[in-house]
Amino acid sequence: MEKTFLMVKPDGVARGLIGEIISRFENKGYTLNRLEMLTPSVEIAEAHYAEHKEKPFFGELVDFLTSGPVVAMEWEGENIIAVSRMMIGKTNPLDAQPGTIRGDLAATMSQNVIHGSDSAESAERELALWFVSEASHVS
Ligand code: RTP
Ligand code: MG
Repeated sequence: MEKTFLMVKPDGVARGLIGEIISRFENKGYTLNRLEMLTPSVEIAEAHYAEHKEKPFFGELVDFLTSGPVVAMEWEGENIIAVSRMMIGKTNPLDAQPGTIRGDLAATMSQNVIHGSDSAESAERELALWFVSEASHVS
């Protein structure tokens, strides 16, 4: 069964959307394996978004992710990586369809409520980054 990393971003936590977001994946039939609420360090935020290091918005992205608590989660289910990305919706609010999390709940490109891994490689890398001692947890 496939695993992915999903994270309620600081705006989603501040707006009280944790339950709404978790419900969407629970209702879909996916399994929540791990969950941790934390305020990310600059180090983990930079590592998480390493692929965007050279982008002009990288500084703002890291500042935003470290601005308050997030909910880091490991979810499991059939084809969850691709399906969760569909459920999340497009990055640009002009493209995020109604019915998706961002289409329904987010209005800007920078504060878009949720992160989801975009490939099997990203999922493995991000789960290892955010849940350091994999072996010590029960899943
Ligand atoms: P995420 O990684 O957070 O799940 O978002 P994503 O895959 O939909 O988008 P990605 O391309 O990975 O970009 C990461 C975050 O950077 C911000 N962004 N700003 N100003 C811009 O052109 C721009 N492009 C991306 C967004 O907040 C996006 O979620
Ligand atoms: Mg991304």
